[in-house]
Amino acid sequence: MQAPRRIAFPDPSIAQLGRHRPGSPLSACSGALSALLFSALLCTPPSPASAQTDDQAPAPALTAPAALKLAAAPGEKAARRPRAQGPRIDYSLRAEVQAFIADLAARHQFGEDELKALFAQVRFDESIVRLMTPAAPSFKRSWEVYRSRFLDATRINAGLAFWRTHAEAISRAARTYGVPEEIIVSIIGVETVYGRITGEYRVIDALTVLSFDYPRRADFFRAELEQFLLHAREMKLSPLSFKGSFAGAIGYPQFMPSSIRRWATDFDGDGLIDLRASPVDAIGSVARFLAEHGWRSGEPIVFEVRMQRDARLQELLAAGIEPKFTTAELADRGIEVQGSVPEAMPLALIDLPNGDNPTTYLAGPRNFYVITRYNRSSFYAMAVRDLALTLANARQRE
Ligand SMILES: [Ca+2]
Repeated sequence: MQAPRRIAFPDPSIAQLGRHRPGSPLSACSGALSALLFSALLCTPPSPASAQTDDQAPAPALTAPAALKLAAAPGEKAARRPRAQGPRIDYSLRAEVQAFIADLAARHQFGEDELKALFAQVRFDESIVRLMTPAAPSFKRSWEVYRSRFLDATRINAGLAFWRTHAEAISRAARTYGVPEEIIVSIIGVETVYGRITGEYRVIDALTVLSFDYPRRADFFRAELEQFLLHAREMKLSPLSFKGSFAGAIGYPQFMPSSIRRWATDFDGDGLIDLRASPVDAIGSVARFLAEHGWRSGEPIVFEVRMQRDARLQELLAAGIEPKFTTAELADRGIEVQGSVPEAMPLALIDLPNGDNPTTYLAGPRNFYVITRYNRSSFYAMAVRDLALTLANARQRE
């Protein structure tokens, strides 16, 4: 567990949310692989009519998934090319940065000169802003395409190897936090393919550029920048030494800095929380995050539904992703939930668009919602569930 915090955060919602705010543009897109993939292929601004306006709107969660196939990721080559450097900007000379520095110095006892020297070394990189910017509204999102990017042989094999290597820690995390082993393994796979793709941006560059040159999310990123500087100080490391995604997400599980400070845990017991170097810390931290967000041990993640032709979906979709309806209320609107669902278990209607093909509908109970706290996307939650199921079945056969 991390050391007790010495400060009161000005905006508790940021610390609690970890990385996302409803409707913010990061959720599905903040991670390293997502940097490569989502931004180019999958991230689109939420449709206001969608049930998942909240969840599908990318918001910087603690993470962002490593989306696509390793070999074929179209964005990957581009991301490995030397990135275009924008105009030289000395952030330490900008008035708003100086005000930020003065504020941090006053509240957290940072040295002003030390921070000025740090911000003088920040590099502007226009690709950070470009990757953060939502895709054009004309882009048609497709669950089938998205799913295929995550359930590839490379990721599945890497997941099984990771599970074997860290079987003790994964089992201990599942017991400690009441979260299934395969869900822990799946999330780390979706995020970074088990640490293979954790991001090549300096975290200080990503967070500073987004704090001061990406106005629509400036408040969110300034809070993350503050948390990052505190985290680096606690780790006794230079802020310049951290790499992560274009959104500043860090390590195996792609936690944003506020999530590291709030939810991460020292699961290997070496006295440090290190999500970059310790897969065991990552395993414990993912499980703890889900537990603290209300994971219900032993309950299902999703139910299939059968729709009547005249099903009335609008009200259900407009209600969002938080589970609020009983099976009887869904049945009243022409939606029959498959499987045995406890009568009182609240459900949300989940819609997964498939481009020009028919939308996939599902019913999501609490645990589906909890996965979307990690990354506010129904696509994300369903991919985590499907990869988890695939991994669990394959492991049983081993
Ligand atoms: Ca540790």
